[in-house]
Amino acid sequence: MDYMIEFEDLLIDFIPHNEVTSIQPYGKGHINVTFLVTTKEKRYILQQINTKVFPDVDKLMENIVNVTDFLIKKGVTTLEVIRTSDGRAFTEINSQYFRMYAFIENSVTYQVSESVEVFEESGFAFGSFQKHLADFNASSLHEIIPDFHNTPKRFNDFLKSCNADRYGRLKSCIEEADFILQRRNSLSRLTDSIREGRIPLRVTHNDTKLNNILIDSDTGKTKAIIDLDTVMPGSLLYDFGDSIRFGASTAEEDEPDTAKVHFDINLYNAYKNGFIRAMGDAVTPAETDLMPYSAYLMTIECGMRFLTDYLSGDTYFKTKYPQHNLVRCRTQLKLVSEIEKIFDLRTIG
Ligand code: ADP
Ligand code: GN1
Ligand code: MG
Repeated sequence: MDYMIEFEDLLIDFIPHNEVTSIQPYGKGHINVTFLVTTKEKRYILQQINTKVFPDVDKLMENIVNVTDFLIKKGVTTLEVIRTSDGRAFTEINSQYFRMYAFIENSVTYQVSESVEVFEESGFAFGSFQKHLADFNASSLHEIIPDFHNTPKRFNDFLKSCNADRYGRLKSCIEEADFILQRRNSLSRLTDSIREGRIPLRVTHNDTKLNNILIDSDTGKTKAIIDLDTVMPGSLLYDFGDSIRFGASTAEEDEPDTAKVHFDINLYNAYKNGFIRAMGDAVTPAETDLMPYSAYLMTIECGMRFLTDYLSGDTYFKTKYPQHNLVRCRTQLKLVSEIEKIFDLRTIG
């Protein structure tokens, strides 16, 4: 496809004075369609926003602009939203919505923790992110995906997809579905703790996987936390657990050979150290107690979401082949079974 021709009008809208030399698909995100735009002057990220996931683009971009403006005022490096010629943070062409960010140069993203140092650094980065946003006015944020980490609700969606079995795929994932069903009574400790006021609501990132951080290629330190689409009020434990489920694994999220997938307690401890180093005593004892459980919960929740999408015909996460979501689900469930062996989850929370 010739992206230069396809995107000509919208590039004129965002960067009228640049001479574009190439446009390439970029990154490994599961939600938006991302391109690297190279111009003679500088590089940019162009994203087609996934409007199935984010139907209200106005509100989505309002959140991002507010959060990034707030961070910039504090001197924190963050996404730089490029404006259109009439000052908007996104543009629409043929009912497709696009935004642009300045490309954050000299940085790398990891699909797996290549060292404990990298993962500890990411813990420090996400802990710092929470701290920076501690005085952000949470009520000004739109809840862009309601119930995003409401695991009991995610379980109900999963049950519905099993019952409907619209694509006749349930027979190919009975074992995985059973694994989740057996754990149905262990899914509400975070939502209960928030409701009962035992842990606080904070402004959280909610999608803290390692490839949503840009690490400086020279220093190994964090350049920026990216993918701010899901910044919403939530629990610190959503961010903690979600990072662990991705980065404390010895293999990539879609490794087909589950024998290679292990939960690595050294990586877990490294992340926790980094996170606590950044947050200090802002983390409450109740939150600290629930950290192992949050690793369990965010991992089974993600496994459940992959399986729900597999059963529903792969309409949410981008997939490369028909079993892709099932393969992803299997890595998450393998991690869950190891997390259960390492931590005594019955006594937590
Ligand atoms: P998705 O919502 O689909 O996950 P992301 O916003 O996370 O999309 O972007 C996908 C990938 O593109 C990231 O993992 C990262 O590698 C790269 N990326 C995104 N924004 C930038 C940026 N401003 N500078 C450099 N790389 C970026
Ligand atoms: C999606 O957008 P991306 O690829 O960073 C998803 C997360 C999942 C993750 C699983 C908005 O993250 O919730 O944990 O895939 N984002 C959204 O890899 O649903
Ligand atoms: Mg992402």
